[in-house]
Amino acid sequence: MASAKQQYTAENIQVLEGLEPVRKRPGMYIGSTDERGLHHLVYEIVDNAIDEAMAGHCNLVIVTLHDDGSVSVDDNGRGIPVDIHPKAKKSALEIVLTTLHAGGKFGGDESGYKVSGGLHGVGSSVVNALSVKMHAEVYRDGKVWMQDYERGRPVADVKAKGETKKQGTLIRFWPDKEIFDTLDFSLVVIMNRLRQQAYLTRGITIGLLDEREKRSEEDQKYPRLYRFHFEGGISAYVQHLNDSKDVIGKPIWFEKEVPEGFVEVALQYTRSFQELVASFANNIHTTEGGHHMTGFKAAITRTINAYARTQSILKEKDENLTADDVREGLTAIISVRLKDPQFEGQTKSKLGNAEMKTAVETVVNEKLAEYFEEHPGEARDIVAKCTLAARARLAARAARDSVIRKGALDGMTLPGKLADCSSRDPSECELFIVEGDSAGGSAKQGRNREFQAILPLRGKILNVEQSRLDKMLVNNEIKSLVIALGVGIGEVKDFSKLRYHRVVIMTDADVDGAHIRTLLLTLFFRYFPELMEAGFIYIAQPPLYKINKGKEVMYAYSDEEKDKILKEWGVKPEELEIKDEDETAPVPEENEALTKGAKAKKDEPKKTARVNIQRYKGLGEMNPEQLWDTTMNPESRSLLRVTMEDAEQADATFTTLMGSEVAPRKKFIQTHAKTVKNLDI
Ligand code: TSJ
Repeated sequence: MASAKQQYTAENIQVLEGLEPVRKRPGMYIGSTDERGLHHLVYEIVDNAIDEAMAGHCNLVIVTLHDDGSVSVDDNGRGIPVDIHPKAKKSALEIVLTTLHAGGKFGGDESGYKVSGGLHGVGSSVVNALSVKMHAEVYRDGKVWMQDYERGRPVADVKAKGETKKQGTLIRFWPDKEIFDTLDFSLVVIMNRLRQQAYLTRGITIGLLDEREKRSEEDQKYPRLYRFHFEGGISAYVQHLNDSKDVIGKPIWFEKEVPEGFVEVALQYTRSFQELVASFANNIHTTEGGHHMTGFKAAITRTINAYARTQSILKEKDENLTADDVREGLTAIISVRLKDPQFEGQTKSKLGNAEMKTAVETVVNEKLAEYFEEHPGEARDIVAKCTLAARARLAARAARDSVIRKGALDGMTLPGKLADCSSRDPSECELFIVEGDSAGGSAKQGRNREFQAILPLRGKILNVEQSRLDKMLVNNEIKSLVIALGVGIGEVKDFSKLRYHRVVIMTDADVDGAHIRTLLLTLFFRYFPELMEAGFIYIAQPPLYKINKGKEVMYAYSDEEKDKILKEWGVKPEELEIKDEDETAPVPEENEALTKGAKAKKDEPKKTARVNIQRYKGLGEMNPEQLWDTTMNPESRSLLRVTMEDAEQADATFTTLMGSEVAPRKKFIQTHAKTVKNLDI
């Protein structure tokens, strides 16, 4: 075939290299030799068939997981050319499968951007090198051609083995157990990948057949045969992602060839708050985004604002909708194809080609504006959804401002409940935020007044207000905290005024305590991240158990520690019954003698000898001295410094605690937006 010869000229096959380096350092070519690397082999071969489909020559790809551990992929494309390359004096098929970086598909012809991006840009020869065996069959010009390989080396020349009416290519390979940690393919993993590829390649049919007798437990949950075909392509993908959501109109879809390559976008707004925007470059999911994503975001922001202005939905005095406003509730897929994709970032999944920003931006600007012109009803719905998001954002700000407004906190005196310390040197001052008045009492009595301040917060109030972070700032408890810190909040924060360089959250070791801790961490994370970054936020570590043998007292801060102490004291945990404090007589805190007496009395009736364990359910159960010894005394206590990661975790927990919605806080504000004054959109 003339065209095949053209494709496989010497210039096109740029680097002719042996495959030894691939077997020596497989990780360099497929990323790793674990399960991920193993699956990469399948993707690499499938990508070739999908390229043929994208070139318009094939519409069916079938992947089979065989019972002998091999995988085969066949397509109904033109068939890899088999003619002899004049310089290499080898069949093109052999060159493709045995030469690193070779093959017409990597050449620079005008359809060159239709290449697969392959995470590591490798190719079928790498798969061959990492397989004990490979078998290739090409159906072309009425003949069947074949060649076999062992660890990348051809066993014999390409030869014809009969006639056929079929057209296409079949590749079967047996991954090498010397290379891979595991040879077990996961049907689920492959299925997900193929489904995604089918969405991204409109009109293609991808079949998947699992012929293995022994399947993993996970795989057994799924049938053995699949067929992925999406006439709608990424538009169907968007529809699928929005399956369970309340949508605004049909998915909007457009595509365009541009000098830089090819841009395809599908998007659909939903009435949810979730943003789901995924981008792909040459069918590779760019999880870290990149220039195509940036271009897309810029374009929707611009287009929606422009439309809202021309339609006078946004008035002259109104602020523009922000990029966040226009992405709330948006589901979109951006798919670009380009000649030389550059993958950057931590996981090499960020598109680095700057030219794709303008390419995507221009296409989306033009096509989306056009769509809005042609569908004014839908356009209005979308703009309304975005202005609603803006209103929620402004309401949140207004709610905050109502507490923050300069001077609002300034004039206020320190809260009455705060038992402040006498030192005015913030670097030595500590603020203990304590849950509940009773624990607050113990802490106030037990502390060192010189440098330790106590602020009791009433747990109940915090619990009730849990789902209303913005309201929280209007809550008196929190207001007290903000005033006690001395820094203000929002735009008028001033950290030079911070009154304590240690802020210690001291809550009970129970569910409520954990809840309040989460809430406080969330508050710090969202409103005082600076304190967190500076390492000023701590969590107190009160003991979980008091263990005593006669007069000897030990505190255990974890179950492991408790067991360790018991072991040291020669007690088997089973022999002990653990008492909750409230099952025993309350211990009067003030009277030292009485306290001792009570302890002694408790010791006596224990049939299991002298060792006694008491589980603390709350800080309030400790007397001031105990609280000082175990939790507050800088000499003997341990504090947990809160990191940004802890806080992020808390923030996430907080969000899930409040329900399944992704932005419940916004939802709350939204439903209450009408009640917030000074809002005028
Ligand atoms: F590369 C491979 F072995 F991994 C592989 C390639 C595996 C599979 C399953 C399919 C393919 C493949 C390659 N399918 N279709 C093609 N097509 C070509 O290589 C081809 C055919 C004809 C012409 C032409 O110009 O006539 C050009 C090409 C690149």
